[in-house]
Amino acid sequence: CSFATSGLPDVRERTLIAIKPDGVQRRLVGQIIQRFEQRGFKLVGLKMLQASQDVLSEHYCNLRTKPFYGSLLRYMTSGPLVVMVWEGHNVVQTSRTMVGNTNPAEAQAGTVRGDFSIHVSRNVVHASDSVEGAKKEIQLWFQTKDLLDWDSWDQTSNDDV
Ligand code: IDP
Repeated sequence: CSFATSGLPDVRERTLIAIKPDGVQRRLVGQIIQRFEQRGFKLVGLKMLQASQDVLSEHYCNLRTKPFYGSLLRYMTSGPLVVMVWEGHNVVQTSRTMVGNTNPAEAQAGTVRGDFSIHVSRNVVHASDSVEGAKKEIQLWFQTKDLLDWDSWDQTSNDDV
């Protein structure tokens, strides 16, 4: 893996969540965003895009030797993704819990994968698996200027709004 985190500002904990092409096709975008909003996390970046092979090969660099790597890249380039950065206390670990096991057959009901998918090769959503990994992924998918550091109104007085 060649991508690095040098020069990144030290911000509050953030994670990268991506709705994969099957999630977009199945019109699950709104429901998935709603889960992160209602849990209490703050959306600081969002875009819809067609992923390039180059970015995906960096994103999944730890899986290059896996037998499913080729089909994984075909899946991830089969349609647009919705890529997001969410911020909040313990967001990396909590998001992994909300997303559920990689294999939907083992994902608990109530998780995104446990509620919306049945096969590991069409598991709807990506979530960073560590704080360090999240920093790398956010830098890979977003430019710093496209992440918005906005204040919640519930943390300011009415006079400030
Ligand atoms: P994660 O997405 O839960 O972090 P990883 O092991 O990093 O899981 O795998 C990345 C993605 O590769 C999975 O989300 C899934 O789309 C795909 N994948 C993982 N294992 C398999 C497999 O055995 N067959 C097909 N696709 C797989």
